[in-house]
Amino acid sequence: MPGETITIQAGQCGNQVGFSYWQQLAQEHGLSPDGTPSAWPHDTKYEFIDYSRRAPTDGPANQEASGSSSSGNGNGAIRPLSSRRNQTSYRDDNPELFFTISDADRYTPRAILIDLEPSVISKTLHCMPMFNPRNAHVSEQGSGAANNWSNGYRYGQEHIEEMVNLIDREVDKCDNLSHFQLIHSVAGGTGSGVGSRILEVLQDRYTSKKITTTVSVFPSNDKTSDVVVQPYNSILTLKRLIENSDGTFVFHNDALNNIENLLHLNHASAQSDGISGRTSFSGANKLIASVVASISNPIRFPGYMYTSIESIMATMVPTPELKFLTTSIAPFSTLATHHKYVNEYDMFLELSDDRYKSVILNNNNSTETYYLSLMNFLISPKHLDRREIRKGILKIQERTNFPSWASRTIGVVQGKQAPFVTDRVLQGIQLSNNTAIVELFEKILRQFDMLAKRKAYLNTYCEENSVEEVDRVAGVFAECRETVQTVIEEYKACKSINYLEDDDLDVNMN
Ligand SMILES: Nc1nc2c(ncn2[C@@H]2O[C@H](COP(=O)(O)OP(=O)(O)OP(=O)(O)O)[C@@H](O)[C@H]2O)c(=O)[nH]1
Ligand SMILES: [Mg+2]
Repeated sequence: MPGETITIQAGQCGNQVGFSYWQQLAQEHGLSPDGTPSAWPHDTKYEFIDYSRRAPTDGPANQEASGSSSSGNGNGAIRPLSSRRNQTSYRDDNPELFFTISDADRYTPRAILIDLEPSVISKTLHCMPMFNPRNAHVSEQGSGAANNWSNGYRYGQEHIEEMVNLIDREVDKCDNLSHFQLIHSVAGGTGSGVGSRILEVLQDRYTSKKITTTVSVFPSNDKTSDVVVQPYNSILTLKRLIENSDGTFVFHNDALNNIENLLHLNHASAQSDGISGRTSFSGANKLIASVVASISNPIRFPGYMYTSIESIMATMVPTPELKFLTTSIAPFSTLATHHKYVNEYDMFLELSDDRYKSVILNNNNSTETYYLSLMNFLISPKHLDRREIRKGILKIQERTNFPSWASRTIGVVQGKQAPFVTDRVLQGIQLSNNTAIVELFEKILRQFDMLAKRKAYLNTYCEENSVEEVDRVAGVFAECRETVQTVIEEYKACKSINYLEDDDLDVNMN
């Protein structure tokens, strides 16, 4: 049975992205900002089939098309009315995996909001009173972590009990918790530093059977001069992601800006964003929100495949080291006017277009990109055209490099469009695990090296003013660098035919 997801959003970026994300989830489940549900639109064309009563093999089109080795199970999509508390009307979705539902039928996000400065969280609670204010942790000083990972980490360490209490309280409200999701930026102080400490705690305290994923925003390279130490913060955070996350969805602000520029989304999205206002992030945050919400579509609107985060991650992450996932959005599908031009096949081609990826691929075309896994989510209110999907799969397989040890399978999730969303006909995202992530990590290492070789600003990470302390911090940084380098090497090595016949592995197994 699919379990609940608890979301932890930390820092300005985490909370702003989180705000867009919850806005989208609320819209899809027909919830008003204060958490009151709308009546389920029964007259909608939305079709729901109880696949739990069918053998997996009689499912609709995509099964043979996707042929995944680790498809989702066919768990009951319809549950008895009695299992839903005090609901006045029957619903076909699964909002309770992401929201708690009160006896008065009010929905509250299973979310914990953390920031060291209060403004974003205050606005969130004001604009969306559905959030539980008791789940907000704001520093009493309210001054932020000054773009310094160590300040954030230290604060996280000092206040870890309060944060664990918030998490425990949410965990206690779950019947079958399966997933923690951290939303944050890797480059500031709070989302990166407090986020790192939280990842460690999640790993220590709630390890068994729970999956931890992160939605991690990487800084724009063009703007690194704004905050010189971003490469330090990124490396320190990356080490915790490598050691404590089961899967990281990577969003690079430069790539998001490129997509936005292509679409001129800025203009459209800046109009009604209650929190980011007319900042340059509002369009980017909507893109992230749309992608992350789409990934959980088959969990929230269940069918017969990929109905749990476990099944999605099992397909996407072949080994614990190779877990940095790129996403892609078929952006034109978000514009109602373009629908008539887009069918399933066109959508597949758009999703494979490097320009629409959340990480910039093959910037210098110096290396070939290999795909370790690839999955397309198509979300529509109607049945999809199997022939067009099949044509799309063949085309993508023809164009894509897979390492010889990896499956050439292209997973296809036929998601169901929420009946409350009426302005879209076909929406698509792609999830992939590919080797181009190395370029992003190498770039961060190069920027890190430029700072580290001169020990620039190292003193701002020190706990005291002494040569020994500077050397200690330099040592810690070098260790983090090495950890990141290991992942780079792993992504390079996995292109090889012999990747799975690793010598060290053989030695350990003997
Ligand atoms: N996509 C996106 N990026 C953001 C947003 N807000 C900040 N960033 C990026 O995140 C990085 C800075 O992280 P913040 O989240 O502002 O920092 P913080 O976690 O609040 O930490 P401190 O303010 O230092 O305590 C920079 O690279 C910003 O460009 C946002 O709403 N969306
Ligand atoms: Mg901040």
